[in-house]
Amino acid sequence: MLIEKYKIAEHNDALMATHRRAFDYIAGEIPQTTEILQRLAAFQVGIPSWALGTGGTRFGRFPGGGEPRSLEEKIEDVGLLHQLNQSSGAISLHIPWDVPSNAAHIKAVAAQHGLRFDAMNSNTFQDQPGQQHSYKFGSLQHVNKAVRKQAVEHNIEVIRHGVELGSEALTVWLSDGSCFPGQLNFRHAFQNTLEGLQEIYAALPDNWKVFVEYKAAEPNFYSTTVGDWGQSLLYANKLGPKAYSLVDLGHHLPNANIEQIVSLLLMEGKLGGFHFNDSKFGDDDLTVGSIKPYQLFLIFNELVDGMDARGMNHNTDLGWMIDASHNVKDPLEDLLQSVEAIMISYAQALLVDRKKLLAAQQDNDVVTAQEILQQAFRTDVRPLVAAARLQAGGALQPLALYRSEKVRANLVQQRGLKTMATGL
Ligand code: AOS
Ligand code: ZN
Ligand code: ZN
Ligand code: ZN
Repeated sequence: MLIEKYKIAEHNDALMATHRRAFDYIAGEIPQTTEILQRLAAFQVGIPSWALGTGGTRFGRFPGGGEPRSLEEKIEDVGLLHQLNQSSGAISLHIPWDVPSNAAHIKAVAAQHGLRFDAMNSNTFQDQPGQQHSYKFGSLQHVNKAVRKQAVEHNIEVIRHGVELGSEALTVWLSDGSCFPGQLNFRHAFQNTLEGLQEIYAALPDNWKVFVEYKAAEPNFYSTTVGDWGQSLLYANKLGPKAYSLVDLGHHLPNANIEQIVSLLLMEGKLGGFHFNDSKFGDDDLTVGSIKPYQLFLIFNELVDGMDARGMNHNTDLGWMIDASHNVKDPLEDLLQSVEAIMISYAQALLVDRKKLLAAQQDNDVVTAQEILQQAFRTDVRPLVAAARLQAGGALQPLALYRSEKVRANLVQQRGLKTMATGL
């Protein structure tokens, strides 16, 4: 369900004069506009297949209709987002929710939309129909070797699917842990998990990475076997050069300084990827930038600083993915908002005067340091983000065009009202 090109052109033409005025103003204020536009245009965010349908909670789910019924339709939805914002050029799949029946065909559908396959996600947090062993008491940590073996084999299967599609990374998120003191021997759980990860690591193709995602709590509420960045880094270091930590913004204990974690993981060369979202309480998976936009900016500030220090490519050297899911918004509108929030924070981070910031730090000039950061954060960079989108062939206001084109209503007509995207 793509929007016809002339509609995008009409939309842009109608907004052009206003956009020009706003753009010229900001371009006059900052010296490095051309470079920023290039960087913004190159920056692509991976969309998770499971965010294309209404998420819901354990209390219920209120489907909105028109949700993708197949992997092809999920790819089409991401293709539509990418058409609108030109910044959603990748999709992150989840196995078994997205098992491709015909990989060559799926690859071709993605290519038609200009999409690549970002990290593949395995699932050992649910039991699937017909599965021999249950993950009720964990997967890679499990006391029974047969359960661990089943989980390892599943991950290797996920790598195989990813290879067929041209993905180059595996994200392992484990729900392993315990709900009550005494339930688990922490050392045994760690060692079992490490052994399993080592077997999975051994199955990675040369050009692949594995991302070890950590999470403080949920569904286990006493201990989590990959519970924080220390544990994730421990696994990644023990596994080897192809293993990295993955930071999901919602996976920290309250008030954790995520930007500092990001800085140190980058410094160690062990930051592999991101799951962007926002939260008030825990793993809320809310729209990126909806609750703590300053935190998001501070994270991007560390990302730009740390990646530049290591000579990394901003777009290709980390896996930038969204991980969101909720009950009350049209998922596609939500994703447009999330990608926009990411682009805004990235653009603001590119504005930071790093020489001046370093000088202020060396002088212990705390006030100036804060001024420099907040000067960037308080700059309205939306015209820059829109200009980059425009240059790439996208829409000046993706959300407005999505609404005026009545995309959701058309999807409902096409796919029906009672649709159920596979997944959580
Ligand atoms: C779970 O809390 C993690 O954030 C996972 O990354 C993700 O939500 C899951 O793999 C989706 O199935
Ligand atoms: Zn996640
Ligand atoms: Zn999560
Ligand atoms: Zn989350």
